[in-house]
Amino acid sequence: MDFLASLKIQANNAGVSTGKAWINTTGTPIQSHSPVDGKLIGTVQPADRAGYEAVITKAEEAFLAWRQWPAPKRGEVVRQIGEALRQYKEPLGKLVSYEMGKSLQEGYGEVQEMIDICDFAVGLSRQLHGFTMHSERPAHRMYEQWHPLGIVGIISAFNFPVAVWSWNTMLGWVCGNVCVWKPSEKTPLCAVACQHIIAEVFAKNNVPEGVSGLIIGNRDAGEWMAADGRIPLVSATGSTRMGKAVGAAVGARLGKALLELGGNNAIIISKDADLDIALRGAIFGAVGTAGQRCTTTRRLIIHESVYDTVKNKLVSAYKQLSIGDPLDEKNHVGPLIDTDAVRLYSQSIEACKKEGGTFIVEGGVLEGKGYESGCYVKPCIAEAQPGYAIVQHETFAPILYLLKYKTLEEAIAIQNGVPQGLSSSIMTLNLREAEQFLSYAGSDCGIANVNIGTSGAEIGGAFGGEKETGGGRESGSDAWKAYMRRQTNTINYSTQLPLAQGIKFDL
Ligand code: UN1
Repeated sequence: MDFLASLKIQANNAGVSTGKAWINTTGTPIQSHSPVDGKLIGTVQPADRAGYEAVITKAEEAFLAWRQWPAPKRGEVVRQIGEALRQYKEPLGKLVSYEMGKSLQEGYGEVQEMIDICDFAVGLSRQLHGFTMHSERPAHRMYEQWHPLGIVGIISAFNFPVAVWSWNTMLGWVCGNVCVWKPSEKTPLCAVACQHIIAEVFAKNNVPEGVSGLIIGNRDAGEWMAADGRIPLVSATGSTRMGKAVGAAVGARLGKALLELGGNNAIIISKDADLDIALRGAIFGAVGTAGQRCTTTRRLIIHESVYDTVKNKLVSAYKQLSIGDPLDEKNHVGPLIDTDAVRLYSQSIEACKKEGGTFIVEGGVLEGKGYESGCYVKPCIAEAQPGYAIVQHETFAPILYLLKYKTLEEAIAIQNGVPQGLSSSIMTLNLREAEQFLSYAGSDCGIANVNIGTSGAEIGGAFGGEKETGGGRESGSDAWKAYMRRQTNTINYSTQLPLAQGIKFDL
């Protein structure tokens, strides 16, 4: 495991840091077991209230200095972080794969997303621009500018243990904010590794201590952040249940919350689909990352005329999936994150059967050699009905539901007929169908694709979704605006004081 040493991961790690400095805390250590082989990788000392306070105090102090750095200078630091991530791509990708359980290719892919967002943020650091407007008053000028917010709190999930943090942080930093990260307690070592990489780059650039805060902790650490009036923006990625709690706590103090929560993503497979593309997109979407992406394909809505063909092809393709050690590149599917996730997977299969679902590819927990961690499960497929409670629910596991439709209107209604609204797609070569799907009367999701699956979004677009997905947008496009405050400025360079709306007020 030499990749652990090169990332400065030890057997016992502190979990609270203001950048270079690591703070001693008390509390029961968090143990990080790999879902790959069940082995203990290391322990991390979680945040206590004193450690949390130390990080927030340092972050507040650092903000006063960091906001004065010209944005392109902050961008230059982020450029160097991108360079460092290129150097560490291999060991960090391996750690992501080993601690989280996704395939090695996907581990590298995740680090690549980090590199890409760094590049994006570097360019952005010269483009944080607002509009100018024409004033209704003579010799007046109006414009708007964007200022940093202060501390951005980032709560991230286990499934993308490093990329989602980097989307938030790299944007947050070029915008002039300081960031405090509470990673998932299921993947703490990935966070420790990132903090070490950042500290190296920051030291070379004399970035003030406190610009990168790390608070590894349990649920209470997230609750402290959500309730903390010193944190103007909390960006949270994870389950809808978590998002509702964070959104309510942040909302109660009228802070800003950026929420990127669960998905229940569907692909509509039309009679006019290129079936090869449709199948490849659907299978990667359903089994990639063992069904643990928020963009995972959970439902296939298939036209009745191609239903049986698609079903049969899926059954034979699933037979070819090899499940096992994700660090071995010949395997397609790795483990679930932990045995709790396995329990939820098994319960969902039972629930689906109870509601009348028929499994055409059976699920099950794998046992025996190579599966000792107890976290490996079989990707499975059920024929179901759109209204089943289980089909309405996001189970973070590789369970795919097949649904049948007759008309496109019906397919779109099924696609939209769930509480979540993250990602969606249609497989069709028919322009009318594609445009209808993308129109105001089409998909209600934050992401709507044509002839591409639901997962694997590029960083250049805004990422997030509607309804119970939380409404937030991260990553590309103008998502940076969520990390800044907008200020409208009107300047009078005349010798009079004319009032807007023609109001007269003469003394
Ligand atoms: C997530 O699962 O939280 O679109 C993020 C994708 C990835 C990001 C997923 N780029 O699948």
